[in-house]
Amino acid sequence: PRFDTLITNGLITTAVDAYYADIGIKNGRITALGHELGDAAAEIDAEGLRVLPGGIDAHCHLDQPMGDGAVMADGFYSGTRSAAAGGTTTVMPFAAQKKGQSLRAAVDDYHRRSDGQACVDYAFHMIVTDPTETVLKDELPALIEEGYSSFKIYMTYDDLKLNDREILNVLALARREGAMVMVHAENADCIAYLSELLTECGNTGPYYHGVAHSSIGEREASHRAISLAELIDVPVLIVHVSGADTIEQIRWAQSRGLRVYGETCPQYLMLTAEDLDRDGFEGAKYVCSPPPRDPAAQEAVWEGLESGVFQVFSSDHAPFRFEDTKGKKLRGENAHFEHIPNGIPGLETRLPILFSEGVVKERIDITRFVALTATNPAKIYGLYPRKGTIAIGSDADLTLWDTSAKNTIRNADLHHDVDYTPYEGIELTGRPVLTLCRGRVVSRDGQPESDAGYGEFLACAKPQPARPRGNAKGF
Ligand code: DUC
Ligand code: ZN
Ligand code: ZN
Ligand code: ZN
Repeated sequence: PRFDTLITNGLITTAVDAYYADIGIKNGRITALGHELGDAAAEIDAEGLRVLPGGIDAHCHLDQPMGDGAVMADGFYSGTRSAAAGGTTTVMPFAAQKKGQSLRAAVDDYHRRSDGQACVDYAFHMIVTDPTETVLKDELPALIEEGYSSFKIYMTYDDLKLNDREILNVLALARREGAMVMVHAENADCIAYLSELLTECGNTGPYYHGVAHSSIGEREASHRAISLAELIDVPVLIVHVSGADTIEQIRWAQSRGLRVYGETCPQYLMLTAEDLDRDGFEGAKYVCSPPPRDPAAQEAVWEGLESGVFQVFSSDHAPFRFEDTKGKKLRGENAHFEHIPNGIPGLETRLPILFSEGVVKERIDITRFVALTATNPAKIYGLYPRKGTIAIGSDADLTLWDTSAKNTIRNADLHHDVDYTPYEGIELTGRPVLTLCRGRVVSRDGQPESDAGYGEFLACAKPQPARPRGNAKGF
């Protein structure tokens, strides 16, 4: 037969278009789009369904060694199974350098953790915590060339943060080598100062995590990151933006023609500081950084998604179990908020939440949904056009959506190894009913069908959006 698989009668929807056509798949790639394409070994009838590019979750944490010894609940197997069940076909977690460690060693170690484990495709970002001369001169240029073309830097956390001079050094490196820099923008001293003050006052419950991680500190750090990037003349992407203060900074930068990109996540649409204040120690389930804020912040984030301030919508899946790792059993219900690992799960719920709350409720257009969850991340991180769109020559990464199916989020139905979801009981409309990665079904009706090791490692090209504007600066 001409095709391995033919998907017929679906409404193909990309970041720019929607049209009815059949999709011919051969050897994992899309080889034809049209009608009466020919015979196929297998046929999938997508009548009444939307056919979208498979989701790309460009910010998640799997099996990442933590400085404080906390252990992540998900590795590459459970994490990517969960991703597949939620309509995601590519994940991008982080190979994190420890201070004193070579970056190459961190990347090699992360390959050992992922080899043979993944159920969908994956690429790595790096986390640069120790930009020594060797890292800047030798390791980073070589790694960027080899397909690790993006890295994250932190402005807070003692074991991760860079000072402004170090940030300038890595931004200059990124400019020279064509890498995309992601920034965790929070002011470390503001957090430390507020934490100390709160501790003195005896305010140490989960709610005060949100007070310590103020939106002012997030805004200041975002502005500083943008300014440092402007000084070097290099693009930068501010990750996990929580609300209006930081959005204002990004919009300001964009309106001045700077290549500043923004990412946000489901928690900033669905949760607020009140969740951190839930009875007992329940609030610990919602501790993430930056923290969820208030309904006005949620509105601002929706507006930013709609108006184009944000290019990327990721889960920031950071899987810690409530009973042990988040501290309930381990440290008791009186654990200081500083000792609760920062992060919440969300790989499997990311797409259904944005689809239901955004597309079905008509806050964002479906083409914007595709751009935010697949096409833009593919472009920004150097995977386009292999990933992120439906086109001849692209990988057959496809998610078939029933746009009217109802579903209630239950942790019991999810496939991660976290013992809770922050979205328990939320009712959604619209559901991924079939997901294909390189032409193979990886999930059906919310159940994973792929095996460990099916997922391939993806080398990322130097992204076009990481290019400097090319202003002659004389250095
Ligand atoms: N930053 C992340 O990107 N994820 C989890 C926690 C954090 O601080
Ligand atoms: Zn972060
Ligand atoms: Zn993260
Ligand atoms: Zn904190």
